[in-house]
Amino acid sequence: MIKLRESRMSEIPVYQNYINGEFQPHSASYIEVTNPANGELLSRVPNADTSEVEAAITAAKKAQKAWAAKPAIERAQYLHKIADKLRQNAEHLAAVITKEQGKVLSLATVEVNFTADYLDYMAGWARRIEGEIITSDRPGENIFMFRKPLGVVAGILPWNFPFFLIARKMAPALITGNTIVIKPSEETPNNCFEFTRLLDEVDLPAGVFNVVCGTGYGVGQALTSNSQIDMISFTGSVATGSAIMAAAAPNVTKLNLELGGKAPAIVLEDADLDLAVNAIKASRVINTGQVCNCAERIYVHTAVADKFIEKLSSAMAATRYGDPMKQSDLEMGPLINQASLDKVISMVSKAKSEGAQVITGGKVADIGPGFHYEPTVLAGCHSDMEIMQKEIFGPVLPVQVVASLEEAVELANASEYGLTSSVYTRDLRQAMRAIDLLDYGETYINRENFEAMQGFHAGTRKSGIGGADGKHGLYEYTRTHVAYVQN
Ligand code: TXE
Repeated sequence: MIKLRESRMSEIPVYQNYINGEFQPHSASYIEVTNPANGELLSRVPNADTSEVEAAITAAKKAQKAWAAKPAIERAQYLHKIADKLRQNAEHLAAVITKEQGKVLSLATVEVNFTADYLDYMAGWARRIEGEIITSDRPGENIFMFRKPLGVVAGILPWNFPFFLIARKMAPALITGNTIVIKPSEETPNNCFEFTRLLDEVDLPAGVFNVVCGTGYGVGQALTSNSQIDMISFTGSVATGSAIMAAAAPNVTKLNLELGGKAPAIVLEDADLDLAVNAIKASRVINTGQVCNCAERIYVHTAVADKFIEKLSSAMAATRYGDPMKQSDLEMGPLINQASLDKVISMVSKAKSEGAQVITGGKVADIGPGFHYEPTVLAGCHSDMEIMQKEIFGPVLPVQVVASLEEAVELANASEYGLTSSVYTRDLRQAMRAIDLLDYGETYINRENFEAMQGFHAGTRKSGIGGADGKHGLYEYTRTHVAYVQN
């Protein structure tokens, strides 16, 4: 078996695709992976061609029936073993994530441990996957509804929580008897190869888990348009989600899409302002604002607006940020790449030209190399500004003042996104009314992210199709089969 190899010609690791239980030699072109905090070259990863994608799909197809035939509790043992390996290697894995993604080490460590817990959690469903027996209209007949695997899943990953997303896709897929082909983001593939190296040590049957690395328009397109793929599970942008829908259309492939959000945080007149400020600030600097469910826009009641903006600005201005491999006590690292930095620069500049006032931040951070942007608060925003409508995915908080809960909810709902929302109030009736009125897949009261693994992470409108986590997320990876049995 060819193991992951380090290039002999340089110090830079060269990773290989994992197909049919082996790291495969790759002769086509490579993609260079760099550290967003300082531009350092970290690795070379395969830019796979169509034949490698097809080989991975063929291996996954071949392995699927035997994998599904194993009792679920046996499949669960593999997930538990991988979880143990992740915990044993948490420090190394967290450093790999931080170097290529830019998040602070403490968050990368949380991500690794949460990923291990997620594998254990999904493995725990092994004895709980249930079908139904339905009452028949006919005498002497039983109607059975079975839950069966779909077949081969394509898991296409983003770069913001690249390690956790491996598990979020592969754990429910594998425990329900599917096999999987993973495409990591070309921005952050190293952690996926390190995950795979550990997975390789647990002797999972060949073909059950495969990794093919490359670009979206190359490997992504080849995977999503392939008729042998039975489900596409994707997390990323709306534009790519739409492209995947088009690629999947000729084969009518099942889709599970998580396409981000524009989470409104509503701060009412009776809110605990310190609690609201701390939660919103933390949600916006964690992962440098590159989180699908972090507060992306704020609606604050006029009665507390000035005080809230002052507290929020002080908190944001005090954020400790920089190169997370150089300083251990940071709250925030760089953005993922130049394109993301350019997007933030452009959105803030446009907001300013439309009348927003910069209370703190508002420019690229002057701290040397890397894609660093200052933690920013923008006041005087209004709903028709781009910054109140489009996903920023950076450490910027635009604030709009409102007169009531009803006005805030109306503005919050007038969005093409519908993933998560939050409300700050001490009044339970106001909280329940907000939950009633908000057209969102998730609402947090007096807190921000993260979501629970036993919940159901799903959005409305352009935030996606289907969802992840918990029982409902698990069953996304199954199909039903109804049998009518006449005695
Ligand atoms: O995402 P893409 P990008 C949002 C966020 C961010 C923006 C752009 O607003 O600023 O998207 O990020 C693969 N067929 N989110 O451009 O392109 C690609 O290779 C198949 C929200 O990095 O969606 C990568 O593996 N696959 C978000 C993955 O899609 C394709 C997380 C994500 O890349 C493909 C990330 C194609 N045609 C970004 N094109 C969230 N929901 O949390 C690209 N890919």
